[in-house]
Amino acid sequence: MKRRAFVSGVGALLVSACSKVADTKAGASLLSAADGWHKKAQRALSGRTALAREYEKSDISPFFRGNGSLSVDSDAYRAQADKGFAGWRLNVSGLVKRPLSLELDDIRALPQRSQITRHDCVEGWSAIGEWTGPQMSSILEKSGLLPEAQFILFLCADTLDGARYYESIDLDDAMHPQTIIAHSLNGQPLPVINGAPLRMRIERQLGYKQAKYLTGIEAVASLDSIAGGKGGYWEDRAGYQWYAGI
Ligand SMILES: Nc1nc2c(c(=O)[nH]1)N[C@H]1C(S)=C(S)[C@@H](COP(=O)(O)O)O[C@H]1N2
Ligand SMILES: [Mo]
Repeated sequence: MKRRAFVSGVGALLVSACSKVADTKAGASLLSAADGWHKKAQRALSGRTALAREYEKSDISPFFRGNGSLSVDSDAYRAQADKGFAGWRLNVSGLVKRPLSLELDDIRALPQRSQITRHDCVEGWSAIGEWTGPQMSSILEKSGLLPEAQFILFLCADTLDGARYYESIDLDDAMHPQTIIAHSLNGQPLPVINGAPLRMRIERQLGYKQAKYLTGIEAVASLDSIAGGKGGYWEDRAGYQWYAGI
């Protein structure tokens, strides 16, 4: 993993030390055992509400490449795409007071945030784009959360190598001002390659956390019983860290 290129200062020392430990099998379980510590250390260094850097319009990359799934291989998705995703729904479920089923128009009607940020993929590339959508906090305000809720799961429409893509974050990141459900990139509806019609932007974390083709968000008390139990597609498969702070 080329994560090291994207971190700086004290955080870089910490993360690169951890990446080395994670290179061995014993180290990987050591690292997950220490996950709580690691998360707290990251937070202490960056501050819980620190903002990711935002850029100028002139910094926007001419092309924002797609990575991982570049579409959803289903007739249902193609039919949705043909009608501009007019029937797409985002379901808000799990440990919420009021489950929601939002249409794109509902999502566009919420207060909007635009942010020009840099996306860093562990495969060794970055791109700067302007993302627009409502803050996750405003959606969670509508649904309410039950006291047992600890994590927010992101459910995606695509499968990669036969398994459904998914991701998750904790409530600190869910309530962070730069955590938005984006429907637009550079002022246009999201291109299919970048996750149309909805994708997450969690700006203090790496590329694989930015779930595309979003169909649902679910509040849960624990990640243990979900898929491989590590909180995300790449976390389950390749030992990527669940807290992918930058
Ligand atoms: N649903 C879904 N989300 C995903 C992926 C994916 O394959 N499927 N790939 C992830 C990875 S590794 C990266 S770097 C970014 C790529 O976003 P982009 O396609 O807009 O460049 O999406 C992330 N979110
Ligand atoms: Mo990535």
